Amino acid sequence: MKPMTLGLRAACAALLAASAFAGLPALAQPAKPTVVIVATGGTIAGAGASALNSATYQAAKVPVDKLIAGVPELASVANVRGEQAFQIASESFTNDKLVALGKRVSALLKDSEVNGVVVTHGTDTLEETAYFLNLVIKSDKPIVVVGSMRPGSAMSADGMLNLYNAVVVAASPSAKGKGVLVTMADDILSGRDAAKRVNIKTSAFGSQWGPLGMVVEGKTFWFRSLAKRHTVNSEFDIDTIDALPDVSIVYGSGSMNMALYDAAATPGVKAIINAGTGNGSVPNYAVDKLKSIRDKGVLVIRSSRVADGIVLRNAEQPDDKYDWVVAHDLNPQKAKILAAVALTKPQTTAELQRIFWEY
Ligand code: DAS
Repeated sequence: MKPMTLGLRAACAALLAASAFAGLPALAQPAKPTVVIVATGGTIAGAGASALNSATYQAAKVPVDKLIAGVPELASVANVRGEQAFQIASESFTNDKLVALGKRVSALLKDSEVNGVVVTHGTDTLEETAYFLNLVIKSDKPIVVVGSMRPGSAMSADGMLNLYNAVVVAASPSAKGKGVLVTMADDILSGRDAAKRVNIKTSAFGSQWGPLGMVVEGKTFWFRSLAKRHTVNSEFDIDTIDALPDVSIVYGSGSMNMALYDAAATPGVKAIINAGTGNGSVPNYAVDKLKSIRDKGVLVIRSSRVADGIVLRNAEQPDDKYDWVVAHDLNPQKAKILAAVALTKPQTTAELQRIFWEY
C-alpha cells in the first residue's frame, strides 16, 4: 500500500478534527451588547432637497428607526433599538425636555440588559445636553451624545459615521466610567467641555482641553480622562430633580444697555451668567447694577464671551467683595447648565463656587 502523501495526511487530519468537534456545541460567540438610541431630532435627522444642500435643509424629519436602518453596520456592533424622545431642532430644547430626557436615559441604564445609550441630538445645544447628563446621571455605563453637521440627504453627509462611532463607543467596555461622551468627526470628546466651535463645518466640535480619544474603523483609542466630577461621582441625581430653575445669560460688549440686566433678572431667575469681555470683565457702569441684583438674592456668575481660558476669581474683579462666583473654564451656556443643576438645591456663594471648581 502506497505511503500516504502529505496532502492526503493533512486532509485526513482535518476530517478527524472536524468530526471530533462535530458532536460539540458551536463555540459560543460572546453576546453582543445592547445599545438604545434615544432620538431627539436635529440635523442628524434632517432632510434637504438635494445632495448639494449641506446647509439648507429641515432638521428633525427622519424617525429613529430610519436612522438605524440607514446604518446597517450597527448590527455588527450591538443589538440596537431606538426610541423617539422628541423630534425637534435642538435650539428649541427647554428645561422640561432636558429633565425628561435625563429621566429616560437614567431609567434605560438601570436595565441590566442595556449596556449603553446613544442620544441623537441637534448640534446647536448638544453641548448643554451632554453636560447636563454628565452632571445628573448616576451610572458608569457609556452615554454618547451625537449629532451631525450635514443632513443624511447631503453629499458627504457625516451623520452615518458619527452614529456608527457613537454606537461603537456606547458598546465599548472601555468607555465605562468616562462620563458622558460626544462622538463627532472621529473624536471622542467629554460631554463636560465639548463645544460647537464652528457653526457650519463637519469639524465643528472640539474642546479647549482636547478630545479624550478617537474612534476609528470601529475601534476606540483613549488618551486622557476627565479630571472633573461627573455621573456616579456627582452630588446631583436626575431621580431627585423634577425641574430646573431659571438662569439667564447676559452677553457682554462695549457700551452695554443696563436694561438687559433688568430683563435678565425677572422674578424667579435664580442666577445671572455674565458673559463678560476678556477675563469675565464687568464694565464700571454695570457694577452697581450687578451688586443690586445680588442684593435681591440672585447669584451673579462671571463667565466670558471668549471661547477659551479660565475666568480667575478676584483677578480684575473683586468677587469676594461683591459676593460673585466665577465660572472657571465653562462657557456661558455650560455655566448656565451647571448653575441651574446646582440651584435645584439651596447653595451659599461659597458652595456654588466650589461646585464650579469641581464640575
Ligand atoms: N438647528 C440645528 C439643531 O437642531 C441643526 C443641527 O445642526 O443639528 O441643533
